[in-house]
Amino acid sequence: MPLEGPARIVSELTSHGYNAEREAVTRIASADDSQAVLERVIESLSEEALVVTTDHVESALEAEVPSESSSDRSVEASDTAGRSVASDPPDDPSVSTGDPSPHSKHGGRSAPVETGGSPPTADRSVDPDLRSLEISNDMTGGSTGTGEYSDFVSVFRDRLDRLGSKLRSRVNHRPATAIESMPGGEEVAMVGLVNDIRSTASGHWLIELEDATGSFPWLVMKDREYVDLVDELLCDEVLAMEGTLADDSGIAFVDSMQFPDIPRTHEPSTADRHVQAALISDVHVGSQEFMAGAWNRFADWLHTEAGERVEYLLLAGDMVEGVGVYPDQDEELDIVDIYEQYETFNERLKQVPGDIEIVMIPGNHDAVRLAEPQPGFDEELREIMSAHDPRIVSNPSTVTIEGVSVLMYHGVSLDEVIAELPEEKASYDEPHRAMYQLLKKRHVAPQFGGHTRLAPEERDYLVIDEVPDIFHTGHVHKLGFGKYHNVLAINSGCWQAQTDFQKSVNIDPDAGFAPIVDLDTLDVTVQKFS
Ligand code: D5M
Ligand code: FE
Ligand code: ZN
Repeated sequence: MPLEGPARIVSELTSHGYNAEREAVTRIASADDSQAVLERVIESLSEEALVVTTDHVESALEAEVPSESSSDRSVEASDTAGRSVASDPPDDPSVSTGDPSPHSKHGGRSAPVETGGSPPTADRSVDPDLRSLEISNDMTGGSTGTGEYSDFVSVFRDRLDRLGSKLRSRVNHRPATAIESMPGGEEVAMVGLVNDIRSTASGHWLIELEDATGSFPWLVMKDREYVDLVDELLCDEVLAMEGTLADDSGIAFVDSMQFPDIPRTHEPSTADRHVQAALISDVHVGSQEFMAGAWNRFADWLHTEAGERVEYLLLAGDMVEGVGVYPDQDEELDIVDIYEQYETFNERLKQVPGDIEIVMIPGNHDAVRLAEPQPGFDEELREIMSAHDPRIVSNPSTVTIEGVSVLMYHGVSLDEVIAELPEEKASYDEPHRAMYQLLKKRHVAPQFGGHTRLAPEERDYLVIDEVPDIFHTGHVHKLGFGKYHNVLAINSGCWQAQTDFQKSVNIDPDAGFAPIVDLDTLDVTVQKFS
């Protein structure tokens, strides 16, 4: 690159009416083919853009990256429910399995489309009047907790009441204190919160269950069939135990365990017409690893005929990378100001066709309280993200679209479930299996005190009261989906390439995928944009 390069770039940008960040100019100047990158940057700028930022340059550079080898492109999602998985080659964002004759209206990968607030809906023949969208269990503005000890008592009491009611009709239960005074040898049952799980010197398991009256120890013998379930148990989950009292009535031997669970007979609701929802999460705008090129291709694809059926976009948290979330995170930030991160995220949302309904919840990187439930963003951030008029609700929340209920939860507890349970029951490679555990426990974050921070509230908003048709999470940056008792569980990957931390702990993220759900059948196709 000749020395006069940066000056020439600045002058060319000025002649087009743009100012530029110094760093942006340096990046263009140091690209292999700086003229081509410069042209792409100019082409991709929206009319309102005044300043060329490093983000614009990143997008142009990403669009230039040669496509990966075909073996790298295979979709790693495990498809346990036997649905089709479409892998979109990066150089043709319009190809999809569902539509035999798709075509791109935006000229393919080289021209990321900035629709600048008035996206062209003319190329999508949709009828917004056919839509229905309802939110339930949004606790934004409804926080009652003051952080007092009594709030913790209320939240656990509410958990036990509501999850216990799903179990009390199934067993002939007694309060902990009443069990102590029953004669030895009697059959007993109890509904309670798991207070402690310990192995005994002889290899049996001692589980302490607690209810409103006190606690009682239950012994799972190592040779009983129920011993296989012990490794699934998490502290603070609610379950029922049935068994036989020891002679001195000081302990009971477990004969069976029951979880609140999803009834096997659950029949999901479906939409009356062929309409789709894209379920994504973990965009991480502001991170140096945010995959602008993949995002641009995704947004482009939504404008094509192949993406036309997508009328809903559900975002399960981590919109931005945030600031100070993890140690040394600042070294990997592209945008250091949190408000600027949301402003840039807002620009990203503008790329999405204007007719698409967007619903979003916060995650652990977002600028809301970390403790769950997390209320939806405050007024200032809503204002910043308002261009596309998204519905902003709490984490977790349930959104019902055209009759299909989707429980959205960011997923911080998945780290915990994966850490505590054996590999075959929950792993990063099959995140949907960890989600099955949450469905079985009917609680999105059963264990208190580890990764998962719980806000003390009068009500436990994390209980899964109603059976959802779809359970949507993110956070672990892995794509996986499958069905548990007819509930479709989807963990939706991310839009952030591997970070240094993830590299150090061998997390290999599934980045740049969009799982698309047919709301009339609950079938899933995965579109790949990376
Ligand atoms: O987290 C993405 C995934 O990576 C999730 O499984 C947690 C894990 N992660 C990422 N960074 C860290 C650090 N620094 N400590 C512990 N675990 C981490 P996300 O929160 O979306 O970045
Ligand atoms: Fe994330
Ligand atoms: Zn997260």
